[in-house]
Amino acid sequence: MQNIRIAIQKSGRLSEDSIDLFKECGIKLDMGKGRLKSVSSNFNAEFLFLRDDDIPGYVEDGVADLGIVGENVLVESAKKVNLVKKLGFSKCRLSIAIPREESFEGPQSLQNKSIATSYPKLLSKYLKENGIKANIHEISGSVEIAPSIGLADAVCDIVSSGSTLLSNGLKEVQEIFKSEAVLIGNKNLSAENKSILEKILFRINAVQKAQDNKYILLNAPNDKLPEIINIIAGMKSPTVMPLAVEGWSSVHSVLEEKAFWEKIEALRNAGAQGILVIPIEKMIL
Ligand code: PRT
Ligand code: ZN
Repeated sequence: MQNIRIAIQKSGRLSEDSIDLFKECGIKLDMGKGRLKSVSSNFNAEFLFLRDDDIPGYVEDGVADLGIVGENVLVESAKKVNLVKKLGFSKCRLSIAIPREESFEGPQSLQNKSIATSYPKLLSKYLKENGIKANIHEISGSVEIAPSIGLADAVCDIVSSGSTLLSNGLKEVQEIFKSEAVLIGNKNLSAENKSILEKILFRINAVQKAQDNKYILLNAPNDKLPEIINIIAGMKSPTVMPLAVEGWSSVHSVLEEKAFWEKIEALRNAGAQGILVIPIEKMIL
């Protein structure tokens, strides 16, 4: 059986999380120093380690079958590939920022200004949608210094914590694109590669589900069980087992991370005691 070829970033902000994702999916890959390629020892996959900017093009051409990149790089590249799955890591935003002392009254404040960016396509789409004419200065790095050296009036750059903008005397005034790491795929995968991709997606879904959920155990007086079961419905329905003490039960269930604290409060108010919350390694529905 052939191997599916997966392109991941060689070194940078996406590398570690990309490798971890495959590891959590039980797919071994050996990323030795300076390696450009690695064949998995336990799955039909080989990995190509590349610069992130090259990944959409390689996937479009079929040199790689799959790849992981930031959605910002994918959209800017305008390559024809399938966005297979959002992966939930490397979250950031593409934003417009201006010198701190200047005011911003909406997109019209950018009329006839010059804006430095590494994302000319995404920026011009935003300007066009807002009917703004501005000069786009395309530069490949250190965008944040452009206003201070007189190269541009504003910048359009990737922001995550905001500290780069802050330390360069800039303020974020308009988010134009939200990004996270995405799995992309060639548009003409062979039947064999499609079935390998299905296996990978099944595993990624199990990993993501597990990360979004927690296993919960608690003790409850039997007369409170209907109320408590109502709060934590679980995957099908909670497991209820009698405790050695008369009139009490142990309840086991699965709880979604995002509703976590509210549910814990509701459970306590309903009379639950000895609540234990445990991470789930994999979750298959
Ligand atoms: O060498 P290669 O070309 O492969 O890597 P690269 O240097 O082009 O990319 P890399 O590794 O920096 O980023 C890869 C991807 O991570 C990006 O395409 C984004 O999708 C995502 N990502 C997430 C970020 C950030 N967070 C981020 N903070 N990419 C860049 N930054 C930079 C930003 O450009 C700015 O200089 O970090 C600075 C801002 O960070 P804060 O925290 O100060 O706001
Ligand atoms: Zn890059």
